[in-house]
Amino acid sequence: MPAPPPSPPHSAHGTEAPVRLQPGDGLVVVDVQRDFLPGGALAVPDGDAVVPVLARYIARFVAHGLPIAFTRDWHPPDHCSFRDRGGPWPPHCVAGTPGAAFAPGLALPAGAEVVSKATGSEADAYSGFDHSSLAGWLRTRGVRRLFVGGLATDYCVAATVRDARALGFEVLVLGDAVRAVDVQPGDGARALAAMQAGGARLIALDLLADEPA
Ligand code: VGL
Ligand code: ZN
Repeated sequence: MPAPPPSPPHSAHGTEAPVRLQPGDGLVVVDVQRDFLPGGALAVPDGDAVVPVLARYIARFVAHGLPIAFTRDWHPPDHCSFRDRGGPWPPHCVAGTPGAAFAPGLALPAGAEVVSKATGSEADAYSGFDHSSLAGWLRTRGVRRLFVGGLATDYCVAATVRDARALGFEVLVLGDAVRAVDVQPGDGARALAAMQAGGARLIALDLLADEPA
């Protein structure tokens, strides 16, 4: 009798194949900005918890020489998504203000790309690909498989993942480095389920094959 194949390692998400970073991989960190952290203008509950986890993903991508992009919500003061203009949100991430800055503790490595979005008054953009240079930047660097984490699961992460799939990228969502607004309870969980239904895979740090213990 042949020996049974070795079983894959166990993780927080069950028994899954390890993920080995390789050429063609890229990381997109979505909207990890002060206004989306606890105490910010549009705080995502537990949003600051993504920062140290993302730091570890970023370190792995840097070690492999793989491209990393950071999106940021970058609104004018009279943005149409703000309540005083009939939109759903309090004013947040106004370009150049402290609330629009990247989270303290989120270090952008050399060579990282910053992608500003929703910069005009009259349109919102949840996806990092919406009217941006992101897809071209990634393709120029040979990215085919995109790792996506950040804020918020049920808005900008969801939209970025949806567009990435539509653009033909393989997508891995960093389940331990996303948090949801949850305007309605369960919004974040439903968004993750929709991403998976759309072909994205949910992973966690312990699945990275060469992540040091
Ligand atoms: C976002 C609400 C409004 C996000 C941006 O980054 O998820 N959410 N603007
Ligand atoms: Zn916004």
